[in-house]
Amino acid sequence: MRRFVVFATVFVLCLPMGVWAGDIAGHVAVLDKSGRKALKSSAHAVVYLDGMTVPAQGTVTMDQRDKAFIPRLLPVILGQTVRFTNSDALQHNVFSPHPQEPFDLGRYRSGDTREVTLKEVGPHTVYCNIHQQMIAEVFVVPNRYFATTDDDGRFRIADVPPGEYTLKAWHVLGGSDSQGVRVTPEQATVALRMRSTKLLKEVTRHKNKEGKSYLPEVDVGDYDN
Ligand SMILES: [Cu+2]
Repeated sequence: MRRFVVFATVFVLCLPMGVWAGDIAGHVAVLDKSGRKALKSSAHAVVYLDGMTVPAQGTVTMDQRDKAFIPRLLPVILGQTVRFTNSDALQHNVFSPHPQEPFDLGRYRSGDTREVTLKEVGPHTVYCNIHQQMIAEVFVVPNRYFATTDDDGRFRIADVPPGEYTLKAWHVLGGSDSQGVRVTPEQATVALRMRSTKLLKEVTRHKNKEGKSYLPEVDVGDYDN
């Protein structure tokens, strides 16, 4: 009988959290660097609640396949480990020139993995030192309340506890925006708008890990990293 009472109490305490949590849904408009027109796709923006640090555990994966990082934008909660897999038949490298937290995972072959755990909230650009076209963003968010946009710029963050928050958004071409949002048991709707700070070609013409231009791509079999 006593055990039953304990179970029943837990159930009642847990129930209101689910009932009272609200969703944040909205739209991010991503303009080009000129600010005059919208990008064809508003995907590859991350939207997250700022000002609440709740680290998480676990591992999220960034794959390397067909000489590309997949996905282009990988959100990771503070504390989680990023695992870089290599699904190609050739070797890849992963490095990041982040000003506070740079890393270089070396060069490794098909089927191997390397891992990194990052401490700085925000974007960490990653490249491969062998293939210039390989570009991705690992974006460290401070808690589990985040979402990425679809092609139309839509997003939804589910089950947010009621309260006042700052919602931030960041896009892989450098645009950012933020807005205050009040979450109630019902859905909060937010419209964000940002202007890119970079052209696509400014992103793709990056330097290698020595700060030099990439050589034209050659057979990498003997290319010493
Ligand atoms: Cu590569």
